Amino acid sequence: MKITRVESIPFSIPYLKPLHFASGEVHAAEHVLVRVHTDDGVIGVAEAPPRPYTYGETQRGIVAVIEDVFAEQLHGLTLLEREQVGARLARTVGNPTAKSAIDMALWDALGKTLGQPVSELLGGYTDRMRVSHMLGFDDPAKMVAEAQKVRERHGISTFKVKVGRRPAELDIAVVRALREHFGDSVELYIDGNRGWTAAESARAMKEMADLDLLFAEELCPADDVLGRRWLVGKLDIPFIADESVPTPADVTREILAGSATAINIKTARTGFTQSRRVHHLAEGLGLEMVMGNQIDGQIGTACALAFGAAFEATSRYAGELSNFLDMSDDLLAEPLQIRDGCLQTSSRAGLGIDIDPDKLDRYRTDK
Ligand code: MUC
Ligand code: MG
Repeated sequence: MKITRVESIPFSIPYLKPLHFASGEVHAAEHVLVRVHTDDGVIGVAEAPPRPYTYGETQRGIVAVIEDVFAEQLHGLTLLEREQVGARLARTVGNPTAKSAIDMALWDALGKTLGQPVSELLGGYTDRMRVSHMLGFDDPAKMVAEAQKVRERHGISTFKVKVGRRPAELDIAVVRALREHFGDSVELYIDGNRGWTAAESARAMKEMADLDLLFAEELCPADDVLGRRWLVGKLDIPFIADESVPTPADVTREILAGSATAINIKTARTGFTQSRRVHHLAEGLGLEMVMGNQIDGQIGTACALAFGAAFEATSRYAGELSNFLDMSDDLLAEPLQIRDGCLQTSSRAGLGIDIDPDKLDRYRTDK
């Protein structure tokens, strides 16, 4: 069970259509495949999707920090010493996505070594998650058409609508068009990626009061401390903290400050080990949780699915597990299939996924 090698392989897979949101846009999945090898010949895998405009990590930076800093710290530890791994990686304050991919690859290797699925090792609550689809910026007719297509093809009936544009009427028109088109047959919630001020958010929420929103997420920056507290205090639906809570300590700060009332858990930025801490903390505080998506490919989605299905609170709401549908291809030998609006966990050991070597050869950018 000893870790002998950690690989970080950059790859690039184009998107079928770009995803635009208030803090950035994505045209290609320029991610990093992380592989952890053990002395038993086991290989654990995970994926790191950098989001430079949010956490400051880049594809080159993730490869470099793993090769130059983290790999050496792990050498010789066993797969059971994950708290030791975490403590060593935690000396570096930043780089959440690089650390998380290492953590999840370790769990995959552990599951493979023990012959058990990771989701069951983590908690084993259920074998499926309902899926929520994220709709990037466009005009109302195109966003309704996209939602309709995703609903017909995959049975998805929960949509997270990206908002945060100016004027806010652009986004309000989209949410209204979706509600008018689908009636009460879909769940809708919104995510501003810090695009509005607290006052703009409050005005927009007032105009959308009749649209039966499930949640509002990160509409304005958490650093607008008093403004955000004022906004959250006015709302009668949960306000989700996402990029403002990349660590358990941030969850504590933001919740105690009244800056959020629910939590988005992203395995891409807290791995399995830290996500478990966030889950336990949120559970203890009595908060709603949603499994989020850092615009992961299918490897990252398999990770979010494994974690979300492991606990009651993380599988209660639809998880954001469908961004990979926007990609032109992926690295998995067996693509994930969303059926009847759900994704099913694998019953195989580890994460239950295999990398297709030909696809990796085609999309890796380090050769
Ligand atoms: C989200 O929930 O904000 C956009 C940027 C990112 O890191 O995640 C996505 C979705
Ligand atoms: Mg978000």
